[in-house]
Amino acid sequence: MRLNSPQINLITKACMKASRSLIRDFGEIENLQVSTKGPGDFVTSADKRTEKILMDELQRAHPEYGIITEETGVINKTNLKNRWIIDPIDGTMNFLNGIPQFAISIGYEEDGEVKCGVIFNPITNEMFCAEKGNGAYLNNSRIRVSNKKKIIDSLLVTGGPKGASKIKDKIFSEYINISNNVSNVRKFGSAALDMAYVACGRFDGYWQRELNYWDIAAGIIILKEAGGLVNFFEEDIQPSLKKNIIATNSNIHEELRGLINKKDIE
Ligand code: 2AM
Ligand code: CA
Repeated sequence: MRLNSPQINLITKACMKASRSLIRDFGEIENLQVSTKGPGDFVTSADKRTEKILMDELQRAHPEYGIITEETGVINKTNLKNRWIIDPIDGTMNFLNGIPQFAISIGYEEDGEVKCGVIFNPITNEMFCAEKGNGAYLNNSRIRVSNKKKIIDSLLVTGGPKGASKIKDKIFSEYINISNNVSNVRKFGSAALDMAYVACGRFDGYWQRELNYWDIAAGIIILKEAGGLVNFFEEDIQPSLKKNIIATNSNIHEELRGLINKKDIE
């Protein structure tokens, strides 16, 4: 692999370390599934355990860097120059149900721009990573987005709406509108892996509302470096870490934007 920034090396090392206990925890899920208590609490602690290993590794190298994580929140608030954006388990519902479609997702941001990122599914052993200007990789192979030209021939992926969403009807009607204009749509349950799969050409595009920044920070740079296009819409109605995203192979981007029931787009 030709990625060699100190940050990408740190992230991949932290991911490999955290994945050992995450794989063990995932192995436990099957037993808990049939227990009366269920795996709920266990998953929360697996999330926290994974996050702690990741944070310890990254903080040891750079105690001064800011961190945004799903479980702990924001650390070193004043450092806006260098930040790690961490989702210890993206695809928690899959993890909870023993479905091996989840990933550790870590992005590194400099001056507000994601510079490198890693999305690692420890069960399938697929590591997607990218660094600005140096391309995107799946394990040791360079990846590129698909070459699909028309949205009507495209396979898209999406997620949501989440249980507490107040705009479920809007999301469902958008889903109907888009499905009627594409070859097919999948819903896999991990935003990070959805984006990584667009980056390596398995899907042609992805859209989703009401995401958190940590779900997609690493995906942004991986997809861009694989030749894809990412943008956000209706930013104005969202708190700053909330995101509505469109991410595609670039060819179908305008067509997908046109199908989104948007008020306003960047
Ligand atoms: P999570 O698994 O880390 O919660 C599922 O559609 C995707 O959306 C997952 O990547 C999931 O991340 C993300 N997501 C973000 N906020 C969510 C929420 N409140 N409920 C469910 N999924 C959410
Ligand atoms: Ca997530």
